[in-house]
Amino acid sequence: MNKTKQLLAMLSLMLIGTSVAQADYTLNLMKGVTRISNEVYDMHMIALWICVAAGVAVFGVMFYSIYYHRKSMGHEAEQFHENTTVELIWTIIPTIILVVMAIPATKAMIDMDDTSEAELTIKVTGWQWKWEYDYLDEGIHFFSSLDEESNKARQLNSGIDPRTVPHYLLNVDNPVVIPIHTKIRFLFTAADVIHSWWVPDLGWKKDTVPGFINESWTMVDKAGTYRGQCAELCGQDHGFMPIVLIAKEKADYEIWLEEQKALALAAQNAAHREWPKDELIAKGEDIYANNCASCHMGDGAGIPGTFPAITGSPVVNGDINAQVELMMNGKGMMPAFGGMLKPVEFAAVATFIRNGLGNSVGDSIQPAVIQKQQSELAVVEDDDDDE
Ligand SMILES: [Cu+2]
Repeated sequence: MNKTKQLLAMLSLMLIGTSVAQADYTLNLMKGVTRISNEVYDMHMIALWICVAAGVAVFGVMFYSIYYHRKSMGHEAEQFHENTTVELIWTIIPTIILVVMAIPATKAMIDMDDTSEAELTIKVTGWQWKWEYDYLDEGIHFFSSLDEESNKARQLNSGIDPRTVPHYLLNVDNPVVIPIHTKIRFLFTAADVIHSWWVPDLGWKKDTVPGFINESWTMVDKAGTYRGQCAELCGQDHGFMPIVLIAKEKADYEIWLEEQKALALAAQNAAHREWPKDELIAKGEDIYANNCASCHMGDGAGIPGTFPAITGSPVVNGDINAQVELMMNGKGMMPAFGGMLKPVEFAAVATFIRNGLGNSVGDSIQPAVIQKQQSELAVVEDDDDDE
């Protein structure tokens, strides 16, 4: 192939590439769906056009001078140093531009910070690697993790083409739901490492820092599903804790709220009954896949040197109470699952790993026992807060 043909082939590939890319992405910042996000967009456009005008003016003068005053046309370079007029001009003009830009920016920043008169408060806690949502006034509380399909497709050798998974890595099991036309205050904190809660359509993102509470607010005017992700860069799995925010009409939100309350009640009742071992094992398999498999691997083999194997593990094959205690409180990189899983889920996965993944201890633990331990754990944490 000669050089021209190669070049043409390359150009056509680039053209195909850009048209595909443009189907999914836009070049500019998104406008979003809130007043704040629109203000942010407008400021971004003002700054962009000021930059364009300054760029055109500066480079215009430069190229004009270089071309028309070049040496071959008989020009000679001026040799002057320091010129007060020029220096004043290039100080005053940028100062005016900065002040003009700072006024709307400061107004927007103050507006973004004003969480007063919120009608609903949602506490967001970042965990490795999921989000926890607490509707403080409603008593609703749940975890939101990467959806199962994405989670399977992301595993090495899963055999699943991620391109066939809808909203790959941008989908969750339990989305956070809010009513539209309502001022919502978000409180942010983290249980382990720093995370960053980011839904681009809202126009801001907020770090979630262990031991600190950050806050922000939003009011969405258009019902819809808005997707985002943890925007914290350091750490291995922040890319696998997406955010799905569903804004609903107020009436639909009320229905969702009642459903959540009913689900919470059902979960509580489920913990009180006696669960047969087989039922626990069957349920535990899913819980394992969603919560444990990313480190301990789907088959329980672990990653030698990093994450211990479940298969043949002395902890899993030893005293069940010691295993439960370790799962409850976490250890090293393993998070404390005591506050993360519901009693039935906890008992199911604890029983599953003792009787599956190559282990066959034969015993089980009841959700009611776990529930008792979890409530004791909560009491201890409250005491800590009082000190
Ligand atoms: Cu994160």
